[in-house]
Amino acid sequence: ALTVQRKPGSKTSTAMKPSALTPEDKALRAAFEAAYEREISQSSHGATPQAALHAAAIACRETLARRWAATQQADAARGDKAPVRRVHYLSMEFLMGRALSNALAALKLTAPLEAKLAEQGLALGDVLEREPDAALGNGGLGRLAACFLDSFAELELPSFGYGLRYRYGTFAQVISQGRQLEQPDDWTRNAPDWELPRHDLRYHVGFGGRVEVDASGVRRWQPAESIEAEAFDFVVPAHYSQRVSTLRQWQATAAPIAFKPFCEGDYTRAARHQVLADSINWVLYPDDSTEAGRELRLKQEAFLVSASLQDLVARHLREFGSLHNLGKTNAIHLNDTHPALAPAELMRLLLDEHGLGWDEAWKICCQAVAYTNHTLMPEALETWPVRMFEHLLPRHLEIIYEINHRFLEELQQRFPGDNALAARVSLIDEGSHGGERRVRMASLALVASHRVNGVAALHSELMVQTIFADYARIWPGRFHNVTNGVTPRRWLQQANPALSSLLDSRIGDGWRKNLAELGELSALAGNRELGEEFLAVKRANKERLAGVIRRELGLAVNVDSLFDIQIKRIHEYKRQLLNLLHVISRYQAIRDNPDANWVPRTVIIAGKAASAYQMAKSIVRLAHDVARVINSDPRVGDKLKLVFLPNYSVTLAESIIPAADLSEQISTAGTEASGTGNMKFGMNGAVTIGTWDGANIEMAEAMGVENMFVFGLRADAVAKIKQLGYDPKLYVEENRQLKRVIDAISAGVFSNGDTERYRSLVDSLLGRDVYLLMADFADYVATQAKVDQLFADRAAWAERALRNIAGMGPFSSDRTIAEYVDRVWSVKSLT
Ligand code: B1N
Repeated sequence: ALTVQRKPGSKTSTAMKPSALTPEDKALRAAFEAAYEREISQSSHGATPQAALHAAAIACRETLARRWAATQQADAARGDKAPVRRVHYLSMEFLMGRALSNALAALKLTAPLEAKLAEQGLALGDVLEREPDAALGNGGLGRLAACFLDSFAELELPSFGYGLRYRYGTFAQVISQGRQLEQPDDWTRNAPDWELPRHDLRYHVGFGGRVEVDASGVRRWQPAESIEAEAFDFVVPAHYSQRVSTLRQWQATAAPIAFKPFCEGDYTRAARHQVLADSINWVLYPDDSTEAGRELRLKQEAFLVSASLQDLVARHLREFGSLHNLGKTNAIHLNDTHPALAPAELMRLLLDEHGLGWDEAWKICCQAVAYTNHTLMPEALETWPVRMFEHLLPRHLEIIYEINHRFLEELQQRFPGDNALAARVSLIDEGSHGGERRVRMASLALVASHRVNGVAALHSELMVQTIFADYARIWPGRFHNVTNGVTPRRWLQQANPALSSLLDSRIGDGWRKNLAELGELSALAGNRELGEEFLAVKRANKERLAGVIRRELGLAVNVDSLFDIQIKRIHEYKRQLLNLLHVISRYQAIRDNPDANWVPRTVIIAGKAASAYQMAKSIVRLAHDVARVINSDPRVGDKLKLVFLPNYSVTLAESIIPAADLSEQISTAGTEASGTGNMKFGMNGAVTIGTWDGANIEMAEAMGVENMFVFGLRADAVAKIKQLGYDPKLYVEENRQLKRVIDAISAGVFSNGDTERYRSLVDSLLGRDVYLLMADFADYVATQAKVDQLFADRAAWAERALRNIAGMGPFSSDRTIAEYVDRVWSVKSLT
């Protein structure tokens, strides 16, 4: 059995004292050092940072592989009476970032490696910096999946994360003359050998072809093409036990089927097969909160789902020899609708490959499957043309039709004659408005799931009131909320070691595993000395970020200015444009009155725009145009600077967030499902300026709403104003400050007199202003003035920041995962 190695929680930390190492720790350390020596001695270039990175990764990997085997053994021994099912978390995105420093900390190998490197004249930081970011995800949804893997390990949850091993992760953002260019991210190029290839795990995934019926009436899919899925495991260690969790990523390789045309000399056909396999691995679709809608994307989804479920079924048969208890011992979790083919594929496997009858198969399927919705944005709701299914997944389409038939029949019993309801909830959109027939992936996920959840309280409420209102009427008990969280190990312990030590010194180190202990800080928030120490830590973090800004952009920023930060995907609903309008307005006010007593500010923005999202790209360009004008205006000096940091990533976030004074969470109320950056900033002692949206609401409630700068229309008011007929021009006419800002953009003040560049951007603000920037502008600017006032009082600011940290206890992904276990993945949730 696995024993807990070390629990934090004692007020006198043992974590930092090498003398407190257990015999196992010492053995692990010796093995690590030996493996490291062996690897480095193999390097042809000697002990370079790159060679050291590889050697350290491989030396860690040996321990991780051992822990992986022990974890699997323990999980397999649980039998079928365990109260919690093994979780299979299916996601098209995992935004892992770097892995080495986390692994070193978890295995307590940071100090030994540092010592070894010192012997070779190398600095740990230089080595860690060589590791490329594994960016196989776009934004919050993918990073959430990565935080969950960390908590799966820490909570000792039997589990697998399943994803795709994309050749290229999310694009690298390069800024050229203020414009975003996308470049391929070849993340494996200099990556150390982290992964454990599982050459013995291979499954065939079919595409195309037709369904044949044999003499006994059994339907069998004869795919035209078969692609082989090969597994690569990425092992994630717990920090406070010897458990690990697994991310299993599938790579497509051309199956030997193409060998035949090759032997017959038909190289084009043989190559075509190779091209299809490569294309599946090729690239992560770069869209966040929108639908990609391309055939290749559907292939990727089918590939992920089929390989993962075949793996699950094979493991289950190995452990139990029978399928009847599959749903009681396994949970299949859908991270949004991207893997929503899962119920259709599981049915196919159970019916066609294993001979179960429909009723038993469907029961198993509904027990196993659960679904998390991550957005209410209508443009993100996935649907696929029926004709694409006919062509690529004919057997799945038959199964979907049968699921739909039975569903609609049952509906007819419960709501006789309500044909409008049936048309709205059907798995098939009949295309009655002139469009083609399409499969609705959310409907498929919803019928098959025993649990459906949103990701923050407001989001879960709106979900059942708006997009899923009909379904909530049909299955009222199915819908739940599980508010998101983030891992405090990466986002506080690792990203902010100085703040972590300060916290340890006042409340002990138990927060690393039980974040709720941060609450103990609220009694100390008014302590002067603590406040000063906090400000000193913050200042040092800001100095480090200022160094990054200097190196990246050649720009000097004042570390005593207020660091006001918005980092996230660029999207209209997230309102980076509202942030820019405030910056412009402040600039104009400073120009009017340069000698007033301004609180200096450095506004920092980072984020990528989806490559085809023109409005988002225009916002990136405007940020650069405004920055150029403001940053070079001698009358402004360091009273105001605007910084756009290119190529936002997990790694960049780790250096930005600890340096933030102010966190911008300013989405239109009702649009940001949860947000998770808001939580990372909060636990690093940034104060939030935010709307009453997503998880901001629960954060405000946890810390006391008086400790957050809340502004803007609330979700109900947003709905109302839209319903009554919203006219943004009225707000502009009424507010001279706002009018002046809009006029300056239109007149080309930031675009060298080019009045065309931002015409469509301004037109959209004055025309529909879908996200109500004009309506929220005045309150936003007024609230920013209150932020200035508080910042000017250093002691008051420190106290406020500490109260923010104190309130962040509930926002650990450990709490989130405990709730998923309780509400979704436990056996008891099935009854
Ligand atoms: O998921 C995060 C939330 O914290 C964010 O509020 C939410 O915007 C984000 C299609 C998405 N929702 N939907 C997506 C991503 C990729 C894609 O192709 C949709 N991402 C979110 C975690 O719950």
